[in-house]
Amino acid sequence: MNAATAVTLSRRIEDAEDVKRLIIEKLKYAVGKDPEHSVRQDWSAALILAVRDQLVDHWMASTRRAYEQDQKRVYYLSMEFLIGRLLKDTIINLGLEAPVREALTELGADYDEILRSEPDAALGNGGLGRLAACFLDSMSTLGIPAHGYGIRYENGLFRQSIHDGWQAEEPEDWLVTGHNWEFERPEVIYNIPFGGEVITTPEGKAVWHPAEVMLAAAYDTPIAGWRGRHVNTLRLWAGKPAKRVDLDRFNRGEYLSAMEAAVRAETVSRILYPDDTTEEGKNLRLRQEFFFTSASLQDLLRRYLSSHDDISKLPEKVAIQLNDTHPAIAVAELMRLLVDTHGLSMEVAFQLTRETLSYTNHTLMPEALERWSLQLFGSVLPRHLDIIRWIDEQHLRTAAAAKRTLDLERVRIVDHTNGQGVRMGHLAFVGSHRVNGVSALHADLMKQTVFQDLDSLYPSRILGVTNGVTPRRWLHSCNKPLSDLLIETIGEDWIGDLEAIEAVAPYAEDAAFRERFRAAKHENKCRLVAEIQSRVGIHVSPDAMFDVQIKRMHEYKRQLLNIMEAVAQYFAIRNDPAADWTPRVKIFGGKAAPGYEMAKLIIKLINDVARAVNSDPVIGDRLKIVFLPNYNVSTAERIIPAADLSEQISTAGMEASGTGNMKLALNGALTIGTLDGANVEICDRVGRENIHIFGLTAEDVANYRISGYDSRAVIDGNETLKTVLDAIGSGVFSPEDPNRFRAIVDRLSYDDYFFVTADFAAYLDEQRKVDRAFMDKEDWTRRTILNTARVGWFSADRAIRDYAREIWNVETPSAKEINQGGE
Ligand code: H53
Repeated sequence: MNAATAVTLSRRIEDAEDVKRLIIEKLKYAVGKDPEHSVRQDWSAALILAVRDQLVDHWMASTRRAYEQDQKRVYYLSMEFLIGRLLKDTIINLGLEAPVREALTELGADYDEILRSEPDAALGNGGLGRLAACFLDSMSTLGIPAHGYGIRYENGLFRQSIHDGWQAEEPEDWLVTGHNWEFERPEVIYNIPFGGEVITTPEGKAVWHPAEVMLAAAYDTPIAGWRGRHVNTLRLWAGKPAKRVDLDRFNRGEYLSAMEAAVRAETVSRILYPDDTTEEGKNLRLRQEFFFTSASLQDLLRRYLSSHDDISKLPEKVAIQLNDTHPAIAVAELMRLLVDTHGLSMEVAFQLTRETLSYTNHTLMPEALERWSLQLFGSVLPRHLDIIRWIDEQHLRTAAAAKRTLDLERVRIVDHTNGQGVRMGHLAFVGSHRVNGVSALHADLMKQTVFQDLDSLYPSRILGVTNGVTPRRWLHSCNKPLSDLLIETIGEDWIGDLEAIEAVAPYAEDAAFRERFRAAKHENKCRLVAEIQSRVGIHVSPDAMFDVQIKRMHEYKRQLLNIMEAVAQYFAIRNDPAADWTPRVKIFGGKAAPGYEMAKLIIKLINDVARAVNSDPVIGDRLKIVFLPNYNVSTAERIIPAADLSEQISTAGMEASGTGNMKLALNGALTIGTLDGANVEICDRVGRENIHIFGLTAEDVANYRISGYDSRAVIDGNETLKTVLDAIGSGVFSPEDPNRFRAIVDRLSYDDYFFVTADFAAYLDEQRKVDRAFMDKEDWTRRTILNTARVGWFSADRAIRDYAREIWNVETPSAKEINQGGE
């Protein structure tokens, strides 16, 4: 072993010649292809393998350093990691873009085409999953020894296509062409038990006899940070059967049933977010959550014990972050492992668990806080139900001792009312030493609403850590024209220290710089114009305002409000085509959950309105509407740099933070938005005069929820709103099926839960201000530059520093040290 490590192996890339040599070597000896006969996929595989080699030495050095210096480790448990493509970012992080481009050109391959052929790893739905991916980048950049732990879904988020305006879903098969970044670890395998019963021995020890045991197998992807000095691991678990084939059954000719256990085990990591509206779906979801949480905890305990004897020091060396309630079962599972496997008492185990775990909450919507029926929970995880009951007893004692007037039923983890269930948000809260919201407003609302009672019992446990985004992917890599301009103007410190981007603020007053800033935006817009033309066949002008709403389709995000404004504008233009209209292209992108009928109907409405508007010769370039199908990380990377206006128009109090809002502002789009989530903080930083805020506040919404809100009266009192809804409801946009959108209009008229009608007038007013502002090119550009300059605080590096300091108790280097480099 020692002799082997002493051998010097160098695969370092210094120049294009090295890249060429390595790529050819990979093509021949790893892919097994003669370069003469290689197709794009082969080149892509060879390039990824060559780049991956560049990470390995740093990866191993990072691991060695963590062991040698006995550093505290951070484990980020998340059901979702929306990492997207890795090749371009890794090449840029390593500073290899120039030699790689040159080498490929000399080899006769097209660099950009190869980048585009990498599948977009869609192991997540939206913000929460993308946040996890940004955090991986930042933890590596800051040199924090960390692991991301999740599920290696065979099929990520479905692929969306649009047929006749309707969303259709097809399975996403990102693994079909092979995931060349990962290393399979056949030796890293854990047993994952399910079901069965718990028997108490005569000595009073609880012993779990599971009905079934499957395996979790590890796959590792190295994640490099800025300049590639530190490399962390994303470890994803795949479900495997303990026994692949039941030979007896097979020999009896029962071929299908012989594979039953294999199918059952593999189903656990088959698909991201199965439909959980059925009992079967719920069962699978709970099994998925337990599967990856248990494997991760077993793995990190093994790692800890390989270099420490004393398990009671666990919180000094390990911090575990639970990304939302999905891994909340970690509270009970860590206790189980500490008690049943490592022999600790329940009391000690609970203390260690709480000191080690912390929980991030990403939503206040009660329906999104998971809750399992006791029946289901007890049948899948009987031992955990016992442990949770024990925790609940301790917790109730704390509550009773608090001598406050608390409704004890409401604070219990095990809910004995409403059909009985386990409240996973409560479990995560009670089992963690810190609980964070993802923006300042969200953390405040957590204290005032869903966690009010728990906050009073455990004061100072809740804190806010406002989200952030990685500037590497979301500016430097996705927006080359702007990144080049910034580097030329203020240097490149901002890439590793985004707050340094503030240095560009004074250039807002410089007319020549404004001209160049506009030129960069124009270049990005032209690229998007070509994409829109080729993908959906709509011609749009790059001189129009690009008004962008890209996010999951959900009623609270109010894509409906946006399209209703488009309808109002359409009618206004038709009435007076000769007026001085500000040309706009409204761009939508987003997927609706397959079972969410209303969100799917809103997609259809957008497309039906688009059909009418785009084909109306009276309208021309004054208004165009585009729905770009299959919105994903890569599409976002092309839309965001081209945006002029960022739509962040959720019902106030409902968007926990938002991160698209940060990416768009960073890339020089102005925001039109409500005072919701991180919009509030964006407003504080960019200045009220550089953002377009409208509508009800979270407080207004809360008051209306108490006093009642009469949308009918609002509709009757607003002629424009009435005309828009009448048109939508009577089939103006769906003559072939006039009642198609009746349900939308009825919802707004009788049960406008998301206050679309309440904010309609204010939204329209603000949009007209935006129109006027856009016509003043110089002032608009000045304000967009100030947006870019002033949102540096929304870096994921800053967010991770906050976690490190306030939650994990881990040290991080200063921004200066990051930029100066060194190991
Ligand atoms: O998490 C983002 C927030 C965003 C919030 C989102 C989110 C999901 O993507 C999925 C589930 C969930 O409970 C919350 O909606 O506001 O920015 C990251 O914190």
